[in-house]
Amino acid sequence: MRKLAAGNWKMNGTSSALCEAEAIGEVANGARAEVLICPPTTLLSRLSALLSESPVATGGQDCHAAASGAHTGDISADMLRDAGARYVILGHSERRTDHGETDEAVCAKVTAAWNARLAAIVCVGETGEERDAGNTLAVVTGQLKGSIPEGASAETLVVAYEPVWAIGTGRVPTTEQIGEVHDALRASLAERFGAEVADGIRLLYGGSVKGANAAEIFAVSNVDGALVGGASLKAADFGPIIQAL
Ligand code: G2H
Repeated sequence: MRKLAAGNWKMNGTSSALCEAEAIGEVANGARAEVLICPPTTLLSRLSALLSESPVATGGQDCHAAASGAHTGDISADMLRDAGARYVILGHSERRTDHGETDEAVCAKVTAAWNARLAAIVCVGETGEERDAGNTLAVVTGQLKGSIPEGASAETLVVAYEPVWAIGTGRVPTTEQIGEVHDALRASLAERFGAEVADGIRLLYGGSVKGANAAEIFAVSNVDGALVGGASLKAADFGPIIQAL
């Protein structure tokens, strides 16, 4: 399976960030891993056009569950696809927290993404309190079951494990903690979709990934790439992560 280095720019970047995308495109040339940038929607069309000759794919950070209609301020999966996206991140913990997104809502968005021929990157992850209470595996496998509709495949689904307490904090779980969760996610996918499908679905780790910790994280079994926030904004930071895959 080809590993994936996915950059989640979150609500960062205006036109001046396009030169960083170009520089990331240069790093991606010849990289073993697939490289993806999910910029803010305002940059998606321009970034997709700019990177059309490079191996870098682009994606959205969210979409509405409906195909179109009276939803002021929202973006449909079809609009993302039209702007050049091939992926969309769904159920990121910042969406679950800031916008009250439930597993059910995320599941409906995944269906919308698939209908628009986008691959969904579905995020799961426990809070610090849930980990301290010993509930990590129950929480993440529950989110996984509730957020993914029937019919997932390696082409249409990527799963990202992002412990909420590690996002943007500089705190990173131990490699044992990451491995335990990724093994449980793989087993849960196998139970539902069969081992062959589950083995092809990429499982990303996300949360304070940096050049300095990337190689150690990528050596963990069942880690097939990373979803990178802050360290994906600059080619100088994202480059070493891409090259570690
Ligand atoms: C987790 C991650 C990217 P960061 O949200 O999705 O962000 O790498 O800044 O912790």
